[in-house]
Amino acid sequence: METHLLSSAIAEFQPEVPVNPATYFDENPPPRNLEAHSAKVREFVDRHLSTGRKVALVTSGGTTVPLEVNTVRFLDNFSAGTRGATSAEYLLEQGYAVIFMHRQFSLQPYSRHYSHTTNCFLDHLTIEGDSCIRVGEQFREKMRTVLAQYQKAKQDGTLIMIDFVTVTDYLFLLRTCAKLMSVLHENALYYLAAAVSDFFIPAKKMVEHKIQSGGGGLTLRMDQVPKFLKPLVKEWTPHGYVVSFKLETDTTLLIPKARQALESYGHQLVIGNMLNTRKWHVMLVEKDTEDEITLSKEELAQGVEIESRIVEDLARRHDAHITRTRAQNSTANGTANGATNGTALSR
Ligand code: 9Z3
Repeated sequence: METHLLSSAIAEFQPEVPVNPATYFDENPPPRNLEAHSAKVREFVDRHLSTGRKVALVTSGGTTVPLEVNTVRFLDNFSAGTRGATSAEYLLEQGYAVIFMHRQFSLQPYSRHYSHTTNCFLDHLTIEGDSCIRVGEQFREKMRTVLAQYQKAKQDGTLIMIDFVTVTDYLFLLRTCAKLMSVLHENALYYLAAAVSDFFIPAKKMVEHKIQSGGGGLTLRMDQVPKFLKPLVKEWTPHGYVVSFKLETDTTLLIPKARQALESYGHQLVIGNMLNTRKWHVMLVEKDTEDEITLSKEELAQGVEIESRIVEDLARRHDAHITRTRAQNSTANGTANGATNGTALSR
């Protein structure tokens, strides 16, 4: 996401120095919980490799950029994780198993209906006697539906959640998940909706202690975060279906930037959205095509969520990718079933 957090009066750009994603991981510390998250994801992937389900990695929410090692201050962005949390629910509905990789304390599938919102669930409840809490009649149907879907995902073992805070946590986790998911080959979907910072302060350039005030204004020099989509597509998980999001505020940049990303990284789809219209309008950009999804005023008033349309469309594109990949593999290998990893993948 190309956020120019500083006003143009003080934002100053250095000539673009390519940052090597490989050295990034040597020069910046991994998150403390990486091993635990990795074990959780490995178990989930292995289980769904044997069930043959399609597996989606959904990234969601913003990443922070700490200014100090002992972090008192950090830069952040606006994303609450609505797109990711909502999409995860529709992906589960479409039969996917979902790894929900989200910014700590951002919105999560199902609980999102009652958190971070003016729609506080406590206002839906009344106390009756000593042992009973009742949901108000007007809220019951919706709460029952959401609860039933949540419990189904838990019972079926189709949803796990892992969290990140900083942009470095995010990149380590993304690499770990992508490598673990690579055994799923074309059955893996990457839905990269997190709002990832473009700039950061590398560990070796970061001050240890809280930056002190009293010496006038503060000037920050930030490095560019490496373009991680390229290694993701080329090295970490070469057969998956990769969808990235592109956020802009200047309409004229949306399609050119989406096309540029497809050309640079070689992935399958960019979903372009504008900050102010993202809840009802998105563009789906592929190498040779451009489609749009727009919700009408009536649909919005009825509570239709644009993610339901995005995911429906995406599941079709992903299925076409699976069919295409298997056909290519079976031609290349001269095999009858076209499975790429020796495991019969069914849906
Ligand atoms: C998006 O564009 C997401 O749709 C939003 C969702 C962040 C707008 P909310 O959380 O917002 O529902 O309020 N994500 C941007 C993804 C991003 O940063 N992409 C990078 C880029 O464009 C590379 S993958 O360079």
